[in-house]
Amino acid sequence: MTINCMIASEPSMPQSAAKKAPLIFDAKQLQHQTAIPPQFIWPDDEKPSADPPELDVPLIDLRGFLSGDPAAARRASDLVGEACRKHGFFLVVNHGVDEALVAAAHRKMDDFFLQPLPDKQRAARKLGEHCGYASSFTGRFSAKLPWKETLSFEYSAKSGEHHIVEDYFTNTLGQDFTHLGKVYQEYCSSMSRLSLGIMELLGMSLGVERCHFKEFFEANESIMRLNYYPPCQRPYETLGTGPHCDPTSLTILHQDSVGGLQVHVDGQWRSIAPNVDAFVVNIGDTFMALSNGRYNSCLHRAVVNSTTSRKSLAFFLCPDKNRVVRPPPQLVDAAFPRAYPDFDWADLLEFTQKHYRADMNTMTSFSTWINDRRVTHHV
Ligand SMILES: O=C(O)CCC(=O)C(=O)O
Repeated sequence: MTINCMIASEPSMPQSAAKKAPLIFDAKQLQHQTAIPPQFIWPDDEKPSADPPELDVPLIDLRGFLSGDPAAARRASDLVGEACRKHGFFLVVNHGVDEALVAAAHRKMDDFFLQPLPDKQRAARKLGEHCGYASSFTGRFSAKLPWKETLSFEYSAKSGEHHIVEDYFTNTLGQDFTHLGKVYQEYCSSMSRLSLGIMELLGMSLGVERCHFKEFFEANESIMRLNYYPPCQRPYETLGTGPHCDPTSLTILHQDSVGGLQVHVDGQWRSIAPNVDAFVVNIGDTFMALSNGRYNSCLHRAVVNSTTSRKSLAFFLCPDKNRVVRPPPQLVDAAFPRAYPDFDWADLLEFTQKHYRADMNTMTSFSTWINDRRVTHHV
């Protein structure tokens, strides 16, 4: 999950500071241009290389776990734990999510993204907000822009909020989009269910009560993002999504068959090959804090290509905004003293929206920020 915001240490970044009219990222036009605007050209040391080696990620079969087989649950949680100690990425198959729903969620992206730009802009994301349509981040930054369009919206598993996604589509885009809203409402509910299962496996793998994290996320207030990457005639000069760690808790990503996701492991970028039967799962910074730093979130990015547009569906599991994020006592000891202060997700969300661009040091910077704020406000 990339979060776009202002960074004090990068003066060239805020578009307003550059005092130029914001660049328009109109995918229909830009995908054919052989010279791409300089704002999309990344520094040499961040440019993608052709064909990086594939990352060896475990393919975890959830069938036995989901049918209640304790030995299968133990095997799956061992694999999850191993992956999370190495890099935090794994794939799940036989995950119980209806494949027709996943296919519809991909197909329906076209209904939104293939519209003319002004129609998409009806859902335009406002400065400092995390939901809405973003055509790259042209209104905010003047450099290192991602070659993509996104539509992000909130999901809530709280009682009484069963139509939050559907209502978002209807209220923002009109009745013609109610059907899209229904598809993504159902998709998010499936992702929430799958996340809670994975939380059981994570709990087992960390040696805490199996239900601990599942219960923590039962009333999750999560974020869904549709990523649409148009082709680019200079794919080795830009990035679809810049390098970042997800500040959220758990990400469940479905990439189409085009490929483009890369993970930074042992100082090297590695690709995660597409597998339409699988979801790519990774832990984010908030889960890193819940595990008291025993599991790490990992830097990742997405590349683009010159011929085919690429789509991915990213569900970012987040806690109830006001729930205190604190590791269970079993994960705090002399070898692992508290790694981060208590916080709630609303504060980390605000930090990553308004004060800091998510990277691999988000939690360290956030800890300093929240501690300073507490001193200033005497809380
Ligand atoms: O599209 C992808 O493969 C990665 C997307 C991603 O990292 C994000 O949306 O934060």
